[in-house]
Amino acid sequence: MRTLRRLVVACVALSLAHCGGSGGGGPKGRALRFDLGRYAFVNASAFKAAIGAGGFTVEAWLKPDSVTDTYLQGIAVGQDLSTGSRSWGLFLEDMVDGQLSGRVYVSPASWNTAKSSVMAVEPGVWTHVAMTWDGVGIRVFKNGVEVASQPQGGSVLPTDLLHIGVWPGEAGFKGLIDELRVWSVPRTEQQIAANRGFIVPSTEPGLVGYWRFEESSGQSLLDSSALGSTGTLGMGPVVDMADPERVEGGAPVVDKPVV
Ligand SMILES: [Ca+2]
Repeated sequence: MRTLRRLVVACVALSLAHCGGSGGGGPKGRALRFDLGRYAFVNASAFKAAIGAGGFTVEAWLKPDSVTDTYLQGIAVGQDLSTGSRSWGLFLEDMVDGQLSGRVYVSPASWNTAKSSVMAVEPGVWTHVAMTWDGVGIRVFKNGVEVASQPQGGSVLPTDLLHIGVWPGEAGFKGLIDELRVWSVPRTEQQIAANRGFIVPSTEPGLVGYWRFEESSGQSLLDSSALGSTGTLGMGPVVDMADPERVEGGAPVVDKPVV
């Protein structure tokens, strides 16, 4: 008994993450480390139709290395392959330090950006970021609080590919990304705030893509949503120099309590 108690105390001292604890403690799980020229992608065919007409939500946790770069840092960006255009994107902007933005591209050739007016994202800090589009406007959220909005009607361009950590042609994101989720519905500010710290079940209504980056090796990114859109590191299914690094110490999320 005393030995067990000592072990428990030791586990607490070392942090629960190293003792397999499932609750509390510091950062757990894994994340992907991106750098210039390192990225990932997902074939979006399984959820392409789901993020069109009814609006959508994209959210993730970030821990950027730097927010003062002079190029767009793509966090998650959809692409329409028929035109080559972006269809939407969540970015750190290039003109204002730490400025978070959400862009939506509609047919015919038109787009708008909702940009935060202040330094929304700081280097070295885990921050939850989200964008929604509901058919009439774009909203951007930091840690569950709206920091930007912009009217944008029309019909969003289709999404064939989801790029993670880059918009091809730009330099890309530097730092950690974790818990990337795509929803087929515009989530409310309350829903985003209430769920940002939770690992949500695959059965959550409207969840069409969920990459937790928990794999310890390999080139695949498992999708925890019901649609199963497996992502790929780097340029393709073999190890290459564009692969992001798998690192310990993921976003501060815990299992969603059963109510
Ligand atoms: Ca993770």
